[in-house]
Amino acid sequence: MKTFYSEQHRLHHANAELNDGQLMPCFEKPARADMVLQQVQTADLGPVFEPEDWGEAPLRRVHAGDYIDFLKGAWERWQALGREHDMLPLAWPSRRTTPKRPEDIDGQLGYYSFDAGAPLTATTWQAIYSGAQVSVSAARQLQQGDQQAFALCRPPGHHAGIDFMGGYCYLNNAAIAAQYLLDHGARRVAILDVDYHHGNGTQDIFWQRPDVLVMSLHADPRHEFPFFAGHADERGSGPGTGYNVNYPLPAGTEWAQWSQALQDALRTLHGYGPDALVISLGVDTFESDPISQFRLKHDDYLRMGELIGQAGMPTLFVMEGGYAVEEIGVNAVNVLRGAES
Ligand code: SP5
Ligand code: ZN
Repeated sequence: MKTFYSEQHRLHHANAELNDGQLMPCFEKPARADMVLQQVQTADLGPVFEPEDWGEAPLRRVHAGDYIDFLKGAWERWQALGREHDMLPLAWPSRRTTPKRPEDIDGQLGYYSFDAGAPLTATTWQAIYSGAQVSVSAARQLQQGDQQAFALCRPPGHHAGIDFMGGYCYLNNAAIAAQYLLDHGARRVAILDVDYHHGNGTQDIFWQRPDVLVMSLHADPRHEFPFFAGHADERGSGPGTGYNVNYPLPAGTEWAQWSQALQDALRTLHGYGPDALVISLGVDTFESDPISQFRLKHDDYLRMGELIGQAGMPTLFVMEGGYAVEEIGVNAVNVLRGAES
């Protein structure tokens, strides 16, 4: 299968995130994508392509215009205040506050985010813009008739909603790809999110829509980030009711239990009958992931890929999380190899 990748991911390399009460070096760092690319090459998965530039239009199909404008212009406003370090939010609206957008840059940082896990640097916009182009370029390949494609996006995207960033995510690459496919011939698209964390951004974007089935297998939000979304009773609303399916799973989940949920999701997928499938491919379910509590092993990712491949649908894999940097490439490429077999 073809891989799409841009070196520009390197332009997002933030200094610190808040973890266990301390500012620590970011888990989400450039070496992650380097390791995946290296393994794509070592495993001979197929050719690697630079993305084409599709402009901002595909991004604006899923994200609010004011949010995109904010991401684009934030650094310049920050710098004008004499600030040179990475941007992080410090205040968020609480329950019963009316979310009116503040004018102040610190106020807007809180307005457009749900955590302090998505720092903006001087060159974050260029990196996330190129990541979205990677995703659209890979989606285009599917639309042109390829059965499978891999968007090696970095930073990840599934925590980014219509108008918010968080959890290392800014632009929802998987949602942008799904919308691109709908805009170019697909009648229905399914997104299956296998990242350890609930894809709260993807859920937000398609919450009221029946044309995208969103399914997510993840750690139970009662005990795990993003904490405020991902419960089994969240099923969508209005015309989207029933088209959001969550599988919260307990800490310590191994392949036996995880794969049961996957099989259930695949049955729901067949009932839906989409024209394409987008996989939000996080491999932070790995047993030695530094921030996660599931226990999948190297070979389980091959099985995961096989089961996804057996669905027999045009499938786009979009890279999401995975923080065991030495192992991320092997695990991600195992899924892709399994799917091709
Ligand atoms: C895309 C993605 O996988 N985003 C994940 C964001 C998770 N952010 C919160 C991490 C908190 C980790 N705390 C671990 C405590 C271990 N001592
Ligand atoms: Zn994750």
